[in-house]
Amino acid sequence: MKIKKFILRTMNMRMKSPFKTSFGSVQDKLFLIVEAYDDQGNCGYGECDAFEAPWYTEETVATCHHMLQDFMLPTLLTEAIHHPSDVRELLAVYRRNSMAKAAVETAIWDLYAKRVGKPLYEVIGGVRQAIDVGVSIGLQPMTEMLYQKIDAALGNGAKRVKVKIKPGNDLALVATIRERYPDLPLMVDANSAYTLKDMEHLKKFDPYNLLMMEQPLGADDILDHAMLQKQLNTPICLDESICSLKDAQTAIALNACKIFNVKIARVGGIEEARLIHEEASRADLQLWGGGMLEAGIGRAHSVALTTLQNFTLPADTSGSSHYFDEDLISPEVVVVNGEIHLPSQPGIGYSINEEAYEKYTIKKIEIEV
Ligand code: OSB
Ligand code: MG
Repeated sequence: MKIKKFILRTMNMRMKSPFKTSFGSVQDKLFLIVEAYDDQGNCGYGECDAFEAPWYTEETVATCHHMLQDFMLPTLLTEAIHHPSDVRELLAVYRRNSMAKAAVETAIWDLYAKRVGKPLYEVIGGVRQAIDVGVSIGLQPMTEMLYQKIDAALGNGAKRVKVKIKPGNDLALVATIRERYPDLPLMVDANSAYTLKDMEHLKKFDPYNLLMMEQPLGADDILDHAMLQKQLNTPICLDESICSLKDAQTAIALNACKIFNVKIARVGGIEEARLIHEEASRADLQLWGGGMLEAGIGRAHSVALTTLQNFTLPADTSGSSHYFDEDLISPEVVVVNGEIHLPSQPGIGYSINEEAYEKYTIKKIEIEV
């Protein structure tokens, strides 16, 4: 397969309401889309999940644009790509920059699946036609608003609820939720807001029967997470700490956690995510599909990944309408009774909603051989 041309779009979509975490708040979602064209007129789509500021990982929309335009896309135009799983090796000459890599790698997976006329989830080895999903609820200014969001999620069949926590807005919050929803499958995500100095405080979450505590400590603190997990009954789930197969191997060897949140963007593509899935399966770690407030294209890739065998816990991928008034894809991703059904069309399985796609495009460049 030879890539003839890439189009790199910059998009801007306003979210229904700001999403607030321990590291900051997002409402105007700026992101990139990669379109990969072959010589038969097929087009594959990939979404770049970096945020405008480097608070989740070190990448930003601008660094990804630079990496894609000046390095990655030109490299992939000069190489023959036999299979999408080759892209990981071809881009390994460029250090890190996982979100930029994932944006183009996922576009090439979609293109390949369309060429062979199969749904992407089948091409990557998925084993189920529907995935279980929950929701992730950002920090709320008032508890009443949190209850409203939890009630709405449960009304839609959400299989579990994740709430963001940060120092000063954590234990009391969990206690309040537990009192009102004693049996709710509940988890918390700290986005690296604590350190080992908070060990005694973090132990106090144990009585609340949480499914897991996601990324309590620093992104680079796999060792610290191992020390914390020894002291906690609550399973730790790593998100920010796992950026590659190597990180996954380190975390497994150190018993740093019991669960991984897997995001294609954070680990640099579908192939790296599959390798992490294999490694985790051998070690009996449970997995689930994370989210990055994506629009439809990113969401579709993430839903496809979640069909792999060991993605046994509910994913963060909520439906398109959870964050946006309209989506770039048609039909939109919908959640029915807490499940997303995989589309059966080739590739990501969703079409582009051309009107919305053009409306939200704020910049477009073409890169050809
Ligand atoms: O930590 O999982 C996270 C959103 C942005 C950045 C990081 C995270 C999140 C979420 C929401 O928790 C996931 C989603 O619903 O897309
Ligand atoms: Mg997280």
